[in-house]
Amino acid sequence: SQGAMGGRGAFILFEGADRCGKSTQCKLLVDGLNSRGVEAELWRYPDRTTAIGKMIDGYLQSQTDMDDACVHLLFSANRWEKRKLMLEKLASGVTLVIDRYGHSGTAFTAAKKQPGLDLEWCKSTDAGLPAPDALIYLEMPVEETLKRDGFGGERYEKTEFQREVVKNYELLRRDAWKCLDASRTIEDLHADALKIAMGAVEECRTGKPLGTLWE
Ligand code: NYM
Ligand code: MG
Repeated sequence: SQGAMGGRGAFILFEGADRCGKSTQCKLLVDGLNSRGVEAELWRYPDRTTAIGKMIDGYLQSQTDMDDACVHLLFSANRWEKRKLMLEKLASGVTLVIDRYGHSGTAFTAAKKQPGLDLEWCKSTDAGLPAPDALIYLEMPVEETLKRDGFGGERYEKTEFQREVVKNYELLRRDAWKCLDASRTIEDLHADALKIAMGAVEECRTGKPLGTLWE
């Protein structure tokens, strides 16, 4: 079935370092879209509910150890395993608001600075996945995220590591990214995100083709 107004749904992606407010904005955006008659769903990566996702969850909670390349491949596989459903949802007119994607995958693994795991290698495992129609990057200095409520206890939630993650996002950054200052109020950010998302929804409804990474 096609969406009520015809055409495909949009893929709206939120990216940014840990604790920049992505999850809050994703929830608000889905509600905002739904209340404007746009059928939208909230997805997140890693999707910890699948068999692969459970392995990733154990790693992030330091219950298990894993080779750095191996866990990178699992994060990537966790996106590939949901590709078919993603394509079906979008084709049926559903807009997907997604909390993290391959950009997190590359920014975080490359932050480990392991030989061989450079940006290009990290990107390569996601090449060919559906590309976002709009990427909203929540920008905030690591010092500011710390002031908010500190990091949790998961792997990677360390100040120095997050600094490297932010540097990698800067290297991945494209002109098409919508960069928002994450230190603004929740309401201000939501207003901008909603405007960006409604624009993308309209473009997709009227025929914008879905791209692939890493265009
Ligand atoms: N993360 C997330 C990665 O290292 N690679 C990936 O491909 C993805 C999608 O997992 N610190 C990291 C970023 C986060 C952690 O994400 C868990 P979240 O959004 O806190 O559940
Ligand atoms: Mg987290």
